[in-house]
Amino acid sequence: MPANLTPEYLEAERRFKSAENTEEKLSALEAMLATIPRHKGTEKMQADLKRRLSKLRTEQARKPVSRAGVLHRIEKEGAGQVALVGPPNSGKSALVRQLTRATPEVADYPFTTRIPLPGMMRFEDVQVQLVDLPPVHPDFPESWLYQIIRNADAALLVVDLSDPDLLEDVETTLAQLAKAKVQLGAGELPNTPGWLGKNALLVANKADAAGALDGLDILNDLYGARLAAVAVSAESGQGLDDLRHRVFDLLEIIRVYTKAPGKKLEMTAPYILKRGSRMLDLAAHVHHDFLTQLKYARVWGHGRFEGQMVNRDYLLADKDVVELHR
Ligand SMILES: Nc1nc2c(ncn2[C@@H]2O[C@H](COP(=O)(O)OP(=O)(O)OP(=O)(O)O)[C@@H](O)[C@H]2O)c(=O)[nH]1
Ligand SMILES: [Mg+2]
Repeated sequence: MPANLTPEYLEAERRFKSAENTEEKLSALEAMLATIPRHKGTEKMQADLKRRLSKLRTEQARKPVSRAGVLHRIEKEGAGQVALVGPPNSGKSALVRQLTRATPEVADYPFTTRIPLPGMMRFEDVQVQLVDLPPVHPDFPESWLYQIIRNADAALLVVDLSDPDLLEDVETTLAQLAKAKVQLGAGELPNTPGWLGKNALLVANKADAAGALDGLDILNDLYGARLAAVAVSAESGQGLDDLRHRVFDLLEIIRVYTKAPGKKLEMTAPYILKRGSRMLDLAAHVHHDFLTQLKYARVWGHGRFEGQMVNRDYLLADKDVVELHR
């Protein structure tokens, strides 16, 4: 394939082809545009995608407000978008309050959150977008909720360790997601079209509550093979630093710093790339001219590289420092 399309792009394209309404088409097109490799070979495709997007947006703006009411959508920002998914009252909003500067309403009754609210969570030198969502529950059947979850880069399944109905709640949530053909965590997908697997963590919240750790053991026994669990408390702050780290890992991204030849490294904002990216992928991000002109690069990092010369196939690692030479 000359354009080197990524699996993410192809998945978005599949979604576009099976989209049943404008909202789904828009979301798929946006994902296609966000994931299309940016280089000369795809310039025409990029332009074409932009044209289709703006046409659809105009069409949608002209439409009267749909019967189903308002549709919500959250533009991606930062190094990745992570959706907070879970039964009512599990502490999704409390976690977003603790981890970001956003201030969603937190209350001791279910269905407090009615619309999505994003906030930026810092982990070291990257910002990850968390999206607080209404609960995943049969009583909140809005299709946009599932569109947001499908479109996110990863999900946190937030559950309440202090809730006597913990296991039932997890099952209800997973079943409701299954209706939208979303599967969280590892594991084979059902063999019917439209299914989407999503990297996810099981966030066992309210670990401060009495007897909470019994619930954690049971969750690990039942779901451990599919979903790694992290015990946290939005109230006491327990486990939140670990959670930031695990969320970063979940996104499967790496940070690469570039420096100009002969200059000292200034730790500016890193380039964010997918895990598995090669030197040429970085070069394409930095400037499309490098795609044809890159001769070699030098790498510092991990105690293994002290300015070694590497070629365009070098597999980049998190925190590599790179000098590009043409
Ligand atoms: N003890 C304890 N209570 C918590 C914790 N996190 C949240 N809560 C409480 O749990 C209740 C629900 O919290 P929310 O953050 O509103 O829950 P939610 O998942 O956003 O709920 P919905 O928006 O209805 O889906 C509130 O009374 C919180 O104060 C925690 O870590 N420990
Ligand atoms: Mg909430």
